[in-house]
This record gives sequence, C-alpha cells and structure tokens, in this order.
Amino acid sequence: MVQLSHSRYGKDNIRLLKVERDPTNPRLQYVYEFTIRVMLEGDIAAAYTHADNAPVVTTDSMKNTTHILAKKNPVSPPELFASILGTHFVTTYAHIHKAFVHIVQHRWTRYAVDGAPHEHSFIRDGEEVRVVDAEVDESGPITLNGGIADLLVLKSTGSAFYGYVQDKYTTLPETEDRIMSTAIDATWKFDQFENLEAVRASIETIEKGYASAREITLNTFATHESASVQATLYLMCQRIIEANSTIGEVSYRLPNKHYFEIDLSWFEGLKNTGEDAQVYAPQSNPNGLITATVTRD
Ligand code: AZA
Repeated sequence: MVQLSHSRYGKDNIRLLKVERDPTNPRLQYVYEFTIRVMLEGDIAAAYTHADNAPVVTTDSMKNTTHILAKKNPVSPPELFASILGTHFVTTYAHIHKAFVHIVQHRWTRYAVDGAPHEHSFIRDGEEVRVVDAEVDESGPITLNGGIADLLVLKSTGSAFYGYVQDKYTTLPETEDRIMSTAIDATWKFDQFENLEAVRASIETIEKGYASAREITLNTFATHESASVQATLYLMCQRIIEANSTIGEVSYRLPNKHYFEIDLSWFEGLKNTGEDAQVYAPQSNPNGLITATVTRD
C-alpha cells in the first residue's frame, strides 16, 4: 500500500513586467519585472490518487490570475503583491488552504541622461535580484520572507583565514590577507502578519527591511576585518536583526569564490605571493559554501 503524504502544485516562471505612470505626468514611469511561482495546497489529493480533476484550479488559470491581479493592484513592494496574490487563491477557492508565492524582482534602475534622472529609461545594473516568499493561510496569517540573491561582491583586502584544523589532509596555507568574494543570497523573515491588511499597513517597515538588510550586507562586507566567511555572515545577521525590530530571523547562503595566489618565483624570482600578491587565479570550482540562520533570542 502507498499513500499520498504531501502534495502541492502550481505555475513556475510566470513572467511579467508592469509599467506604472505618474498620474500628473504620464511620461514619468516606473517599471517592475517579476518572475513568479505560485504553489497551492488543499483538498487536491483526488487529482493525484483518483485521476479526478474536479479540485484542480489549472496552472494556466494561475498564470492568468497573476497577470490580472498585477493589472488591478500595486505590485510594489513585491512582498505586498505576493500577499495579494496568495490571499486571492485561499479566499476564492474553499478547498485551497495554503498558497505559496515566490517572486524574483529583476533590476531596472532609472538612469541619468545629461545629469537628470530619465523619465522612462532604465538600466539592468547587475544580475542581483530581490526575492520574496509569501506563505498565505486561508485563516488569514501571512508569513513573509524578503531577500536578495546573486549580489556579487569582492574585496581585495581586509580578509584573513587562519587557525583552522591542521592535519594530514590540510594543504591550504594560512593567510592574514586574501581576496574575499561571494554571491550574496540573504533571506530575512518578518514577524507573522495577521492578514493582508496588516501587510498593507506595514509597507514602510517592509521597504525599510529590504533597504537596511542590503545596506548592512554591503557595509559589513566592506568594513569587517574578516576572520572567515562564517564570522562575517554572522555579523551581518546580527546587525540586520538589531536594526529591524520586526525581523526575527536572517539566513545567508554564501559561496566562497576563491582567488588563489600564483607563485611566479620560477620566473626570474618574480614576487607574487603574500604581501607582493597582485595577479591571482580566479577559481570557478570547487567553491566553499557557508550557510547559517540566526534568530532573535
Ligand atoms: N571559511 C572561510 O572563510 N574560508 C575558507 C574555509 C572556511 O570554512 N575553508 N577554506 N577556506
């Protein structure tokens, strides 16, 4: 005998771009580009176990709904739009009990022309994305995670790594000065919202959470005299929680992108290691991967 122990289904990679026009100057515009995943849970087992499609809200309808709700509602901040979308599914269909909405917001940053911000022209200034995960329960509560992914950073000094296990497997030289680079993937969890209205009332807090988490991440990366990726990661989490009273949990996933010194002494005694290191070999793999979640006591 077997049983269906868990089921969730939905539409992934729903893409949309929304243009919003300033009411007093329609040439002044704002753009938001998203890739969205909508997943639903509820009384849907029959579709799996009895080939009965009666409970199935089609994934095509989920795509249509996403487009329609984007037209009819604000899409910024993405945490709010994810909550609106999730709430729609759990309030429209009695047999759908939970909705999970994941939004990736791609960067379109207004750029300057002749020194002035242009009204309707934007640049993709990096592959960094803003991410949101909303979990909406039919009884009201909404759990929101904000985040950043693919924010590629590098510092050329201010990072050391020594004092680690030395045994017969160890070849890595200790260093007091190395390159540190990572693609930042950070997630912060807000205290649970009672319902959609509570999310609407907290837009400023949500935006502040994003801005402060991003700024703390970048500032800490730059200014912390790092003993390890682990120590810098923990400090970032601690600072975000301290600066945001409604964020109780922060997680990072940091690949350690290695740049190795190249010993060039074989060529005419050229010095290129230690304090003379200037030309490095970027490594594509393997890479370290340092992760942790830090919560408020
Ligand atoms: N943490 C670091 O910051 N650098 C490393 C590690 C580690 O765990 N292992 N090798 N290099």
